[in-house]
Amino acid sequence: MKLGVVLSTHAASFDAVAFKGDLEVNVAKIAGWGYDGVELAIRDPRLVDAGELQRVVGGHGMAVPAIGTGQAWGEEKLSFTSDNAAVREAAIERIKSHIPLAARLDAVIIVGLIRGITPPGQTHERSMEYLVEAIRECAAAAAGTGVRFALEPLNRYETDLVHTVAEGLDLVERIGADNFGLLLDTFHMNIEEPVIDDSIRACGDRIFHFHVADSNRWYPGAGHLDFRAILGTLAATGYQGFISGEFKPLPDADAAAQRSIAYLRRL
Ligand code: LER
Ligand code: MN
Repeated sequence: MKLGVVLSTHAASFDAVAFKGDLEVNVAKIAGWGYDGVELAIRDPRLVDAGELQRVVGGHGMAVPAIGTGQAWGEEKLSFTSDNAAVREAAIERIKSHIPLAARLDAVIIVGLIRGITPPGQTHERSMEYLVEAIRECAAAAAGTGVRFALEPLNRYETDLVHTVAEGLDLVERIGADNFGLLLDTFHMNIEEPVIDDSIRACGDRIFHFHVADSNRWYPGAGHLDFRAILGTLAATGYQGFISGEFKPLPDADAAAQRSIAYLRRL
């Protein structure tokens, strides 16, 4: 299985991104520890020099399996489900603007917190309608490019919209696009799924990307999740993509990334 780790191209407040700052230094270190790729957290693709990015990442023989987009919510409050039409439109345009970079890097575009949180006074049903409209528009914009989108079920403390794999699969059905699937994250699954292995099996070939952190959001091996079972179940679905480490930089980023890959390779 191919292993990656999340890296932010710019300073970010999200605390489960272990690496932030100097791209060249970080990519060199991560490649040196044996990783096959880096998942990039990019708030706005206009801030990124795609050629330079490819030079650095490719120069170390690394792939970019996925682009995380949640910083546009975290730093700018862009949201697919805002009650303000201009904000929804800006969020859709931002996600569409990732398509050329994702096509160039052959990366999945992640739909995480950009889906937002239902604002006071708006119904959950209305938010879901906005979410469906936004995803349909993005999926249609990427048709023919080979770019795929992965919605990540997130735990209840982060959003009210799509906590479980079952809810995610309902959305996949509602959207009805081949290039729309799910990103499963073991940290969120540990909070929300009745049986993690059953949920992985149910998602099957709609697993477009996979995040690992242990139960405490430390690196795999530092908590109580059964990664031997989880990875076995994932492999049995036929998943060929990356397993991307998204965990806290504890005890520090370098130690977490090294311990994670050592543990996962052992399994
Ligand atoms: C992002 O991949 C994630 O897992 C979320 O917890 C971000 O808020
Ligand atoms: Mn995640």
